[in-house]
Amino acid sequence: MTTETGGPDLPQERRLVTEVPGPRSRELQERRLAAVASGVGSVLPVYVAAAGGGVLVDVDGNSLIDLASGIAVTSVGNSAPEVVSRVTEQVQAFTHTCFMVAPYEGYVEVCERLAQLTPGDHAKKAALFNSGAEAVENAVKIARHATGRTGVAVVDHAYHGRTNLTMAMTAKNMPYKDGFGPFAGDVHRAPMSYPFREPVEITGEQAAARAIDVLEKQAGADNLACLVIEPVLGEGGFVVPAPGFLPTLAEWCRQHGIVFVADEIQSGMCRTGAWFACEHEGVVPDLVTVAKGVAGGMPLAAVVGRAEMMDAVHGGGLGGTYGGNPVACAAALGAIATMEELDLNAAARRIEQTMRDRLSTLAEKFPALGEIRGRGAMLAVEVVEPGTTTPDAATASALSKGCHERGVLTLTCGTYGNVLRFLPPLVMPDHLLDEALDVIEEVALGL
Ligand code: PLZ
Repeated sequence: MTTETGGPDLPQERRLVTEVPGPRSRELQERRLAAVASGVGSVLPVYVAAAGGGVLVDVDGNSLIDLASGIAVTSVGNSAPEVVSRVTEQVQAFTHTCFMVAPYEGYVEVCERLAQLTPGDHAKKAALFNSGAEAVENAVKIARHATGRTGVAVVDHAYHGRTNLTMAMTAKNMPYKDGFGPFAGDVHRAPMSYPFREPVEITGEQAAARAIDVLEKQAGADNLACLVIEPVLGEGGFVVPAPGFLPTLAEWCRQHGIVFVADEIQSGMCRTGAWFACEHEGVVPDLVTVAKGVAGGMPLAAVVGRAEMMDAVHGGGLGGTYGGNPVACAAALGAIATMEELDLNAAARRIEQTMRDRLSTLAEKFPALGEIRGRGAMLAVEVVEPGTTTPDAATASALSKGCHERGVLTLTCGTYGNVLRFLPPLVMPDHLLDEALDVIEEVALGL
């Protein structure tokens, strides 16, 4: 099979030459059904040949507008030039030694850069891993050593991964947890601030007091090693907590010696128009988990945080064969350089402006859009029965399916499966973003 060249030089256009999925994709789907375990799903079985900028090109020659970024990963665009060149150079030099066996500069440099970029000017250190779930697991390990306690606090609607501990920390049963238990213990769940779904409007401080009350009564503050929270919920529905919720929780953690861990795996690395979503509320976490967007599509994850906490673990207590693989580190350095050079925080804010304006206008004509929310280029619409907060997952998936058929790759999320979310690459050209919004509007008004 030949490989097409991707990257930003691919024609930046929506182009449909077959139905979606086309005949070659359908052939590959047949092979897949015979070879790939059916527990592994795909949102749209269109097989990719190349990608870059704001498009994915499939094996039938269709060019789709990408509003997914591989779930908030290719923020710098697929095969971004700085990522490709640094990865190529690294692959030619060496592919792997294992940092625990024989170290190399790239790992150290990624840790240095993440210490600079994460909120707060205190002394920081980092450790590198492969996946988001692994970073969350390690943040908990570090918090347990730093505090000598074992309890883990999380919130309703949280998503933290698919490993045993992170399944326990994830809220939603289907599809993530069903039948996979028993789960790790000592995980305590508190109510989240979810402004659209509060029976009566409450402030962020009141929502935090409600969460704190549950944790104090049911777990006991002195038993908690950490509180792990996504500053903007990802899989849970792009929920932005009411202002004051996160700062109040962070302050309560500080008072009680609980490590405040911001899970910025989906919201971090320019996605929300800031390096980290916590910054929007001036919150300085003790530890931050980073993955996805950090390495432009190569598997890399990190825990970054207060040096004294990171150093609480005995020598040899953290690691893994591939964690901080040199190729993934080279990709991260290329991705971070691209974020800085192209000012992708500003790009995320511009995307937000365009999308909010268009989606608000659409909501006037299509009242099933109950709320438009999110931050930066992490935006979503919650789909409900008009005039109520009753979730309408069927309409959300009809919207998504309509977009797919017309060559726009969208995703859904949310506890009730009724949230249509948008995660465009931050290098999405304006004309493609406008065209994607035209398609969303056409689909919505045609339902
Ligand atoms: N924490 C906040 O968003 C991954 C999951 C997709 P991994 N989210 C996408 C799926 O259905 O598996 C995520 C996240 C937050 C942790 C994770 C886990 O990151 O790299 O998928 O392990």
